[in-house]
Order: sequence, then C-alpha cells, then structure tokens
Amino acid sequence: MFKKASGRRCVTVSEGESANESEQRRSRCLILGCGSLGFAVARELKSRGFDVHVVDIDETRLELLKQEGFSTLACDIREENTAKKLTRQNCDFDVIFILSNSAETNRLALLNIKKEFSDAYVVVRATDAKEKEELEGLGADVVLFPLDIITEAAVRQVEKIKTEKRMKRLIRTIKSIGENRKYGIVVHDNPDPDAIASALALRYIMKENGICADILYGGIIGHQVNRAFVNLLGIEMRRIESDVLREYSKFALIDATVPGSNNSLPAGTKVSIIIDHHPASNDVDAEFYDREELGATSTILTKYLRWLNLPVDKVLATALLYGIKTDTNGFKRNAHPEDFIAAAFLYPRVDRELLDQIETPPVSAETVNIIGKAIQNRKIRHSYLISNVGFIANRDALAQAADYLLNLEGVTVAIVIGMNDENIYVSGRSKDIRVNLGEAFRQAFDKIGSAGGHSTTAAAQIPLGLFSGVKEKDTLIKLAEDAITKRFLAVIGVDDGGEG
Ligand SMILES: [Mn+2]
Repeated sequence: MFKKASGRRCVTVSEGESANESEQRRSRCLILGCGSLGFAVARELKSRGFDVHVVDIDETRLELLKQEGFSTLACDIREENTAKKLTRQNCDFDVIFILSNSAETNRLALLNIKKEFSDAYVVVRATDAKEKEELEGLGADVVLFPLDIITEAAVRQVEKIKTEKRMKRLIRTIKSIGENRKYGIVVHDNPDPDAIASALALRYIMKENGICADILYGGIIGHQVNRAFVNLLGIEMRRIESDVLREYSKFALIDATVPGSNNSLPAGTKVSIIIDHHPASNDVDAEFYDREELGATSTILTKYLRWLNLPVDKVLATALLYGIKTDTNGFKRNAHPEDFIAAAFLYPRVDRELLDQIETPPVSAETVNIIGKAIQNRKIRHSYLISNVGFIANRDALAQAADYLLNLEGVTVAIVIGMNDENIYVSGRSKDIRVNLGEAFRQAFDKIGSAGGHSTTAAAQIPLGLFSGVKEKDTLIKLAEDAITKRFLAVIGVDDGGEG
C-alpha cells in the first residue's frame, strides 16, 4: 500500500464520477525509479501542485521522500507484481514516468505497466538514441533521451547569450550619448498606439539607465481613440516643429525604419536606434538596429522589458497591450506567436478600467458630422459606395465614416472622400474578397498622389495642386469627387454610368 505522508487518501475516479469532476481533481503522476533524475522530476511536479506517487526499490531513499510529503511504495519496478499492486490500489494516473538509469529496468517496467494501465500516458527515459524506437514500439508515448535534452538546453543558452548581447548593445548605445544630452525618440507621423507605446517603453528603458528622452511626432493625433489613449495614459509627447530637433543629440526611430519616410526626421538623418516590425528593403545604418516581422513593435519592446528584468507598471502595460491589440486588429491580422506571449505577460499588469475607457472614447462632434454627411452624400454603383464629405479638419474621421458605411446592406466597398486646403484624402474599406483595395488604390492614385493599404483597408492622399486653377469651393469638391470616382471605378472595372 502507498504510504501517505500527508494522510491524504488515494482517491480514485470511479466509473460513476463525471468527467468534469475527474478533471477538477489534482493531476496524479506516478514515478517509477527515483534516482537523481526521478527525484528532480518528482520535486518539480510536486512544487507545481501535482499529486506525486513514487515507486523505488531503495527504502532509505523512499523514507526521505516520504518526509518531503510524497506518497511512496517500496517495490522493484522490474517485477510484474509491482504494476499489479498498483492496479489493486485502484489508483489511476494521468502520467506515468519510468526514469531509472538502467535501459533494461525501464524496458521491463514499461512492459508491465502497459499490461495493467493500457490507457495511461507513459514517459520513459532512454539511455541512448537507439532505444527510442524500441520503447515507442512497446507503447511509450514519450521517450526522453537526456542527451537530446541537454543539447537543446545548450542551444537555448546560445539564444540567451545572443539576447543578452543585444540588450547590452542597446544599453551601451543609450549610454553613449553622454551626460546632460537628450535622446529624441521619433515615431511616425500621425502616430498610432503601437508607435506611442513602444516609444514610451524605450523612454522608460533610457530613464532607468539615467538618460533623458522625449517622444517626438509629426502630423496630428487625430483619431479619437488615439487621443484618448494619449490623454488617459498621460503620455507626454512633443510635436516636431521648426527648431525642436536641434535640442536632441541623438535620435531613435520607432515603428519606422527610414528617416523622412512617413516621419518628420529629415531624410538622411543619422539615427542611433531603430526598432521596427515593418518589412524593410533598405539597408539600415544605425548603432542599434532591431527589426522583427512581428505583429507590433510593442511586442519587441515588451520582450526587452522582460529581458532587462524591468518592472512594468499599469500605464506602460496598458499602453503596450493596446499597441499590440490595435496593430494586430485584435490578434486577427499578422499576429505572431510572440505577440500572444507578450500579451499574456502584459495582461495581468493592465489597468482594465483604463483600457475600457481607451477603447470606447466619446466620439467628437466633428466625427459625428462627417459620418452624417457621408451617409447623406453616398452614391452607390453596384456594391460600391462612394461618398464625398467635402472640407474636413480631421482626416481620421474619413476612415471611421468608411468603416460605418461598410455596414450598409449590399455594400462591399466603401470609399469616403474629403479635403482640406492642401490635399484630397480618400479612405476605403472593403469586405469584397475579390478586391485587393490597397492594390486598387495604388493603381488608381499613386501617379497623382500617394496611396497604400492592405486588402481590406486603404488610403490615399492627393495634393490639391492638381486643381489649383479652381477657385470656387463647390466646383472643386465636385471635380475632385468626379476624378477620384472615375479613376477608382476604372481600376476596379466598373463602368461609371451613374447610380446603380
Ligand atoms: Mn506598428
């Protein structure tokens, strides 16, 4: 009979017990052969809350184990009778480990165990690679070959050293700026939560190393969700205006790779640190450069914080998790296993209430007006909806209007056009799987402006210079709409014959 150190009874799952109840009880593990390896495994499993039972022939060793709270049984694991004894006690085990250091002992133990516990999940230790096949043939579910495991651990050590080196280089680069000098952490223009959260994390890493930095951005923070993000989390950022850049000795470029391309650093600026997750074709020259094609730059920075062992407070955790969520569109777009790992780390540290507030901020009156105009001015050709809202102050409202209009019954593509004194802006959304909207936008608008996007979302910007001769506002709006509609429908292959 198993000797119970804790006085707990060997509870059995009877046939009448529901599957749910049996799942709720602690997982029960049996260890046959408790030398140094068996002992290490037994201890680890017990520390993780498993119910661990040990069978070994050495009674003095078992006495020690019993004192540590294990259930023990003194038997020779090679004997058929041992497995029979275990069945008689009506214990069933979720996992059975056979871990002695003798190949022959393990082989016999496996044979006996499989006779009595045909359904049990059995893990067996092999002493050399050749035994693996034989043990599997005898019904072992997993064959552990210690050499393999050590080799793997060695490889992991190499990875760890690579990571450590990378972090050392980052810190060395940060510190190389010297005393009383400031880093400018530049994010792309009209920054999104991923860029801002990543910059926030890098600023924190710099601060922990005694270096001051500011987060710098160009353009505007337009979308109300992004404004809510910055305001609610109290993130301080500086807008890049004429002389601002002169105050900084070195620059870090975050969530972007090339100075001057969608960011307000002058092209050709020497950048000290570049961290990005976008695919890059250019050669990059920086003291520290890290580009991994993950779902978000926030994932890369979360890894840094973990590697550097820096505590992550609520604000930073909330910012980074929200950055990952938005860039992966709620883990639905370009999400990589590492994004999930980072999110799992951040999740328990997040301020849920704050996150809720960020995700559902009040919509500004202007945005409501623009959505209203977009609904009113909509024109539908086949399943394509095109709407011109005229002059706007906040171009992010266009994308929100397009999002909204895509919900209309029968509409598969929604395009919303707006303009300010400098540009015409076009925002598109598609749920038509036959259309790659980003590609269509590039074909239609790249020659007269800039355009880009993915298969379901796209945007374009066309300088008003094209229409510089037109003075009358209403005429301008009409001309712009006609030109854009024509170009887009031509690319899509729909004839612009009026309302459908
Ligand atoms: Mn990003």
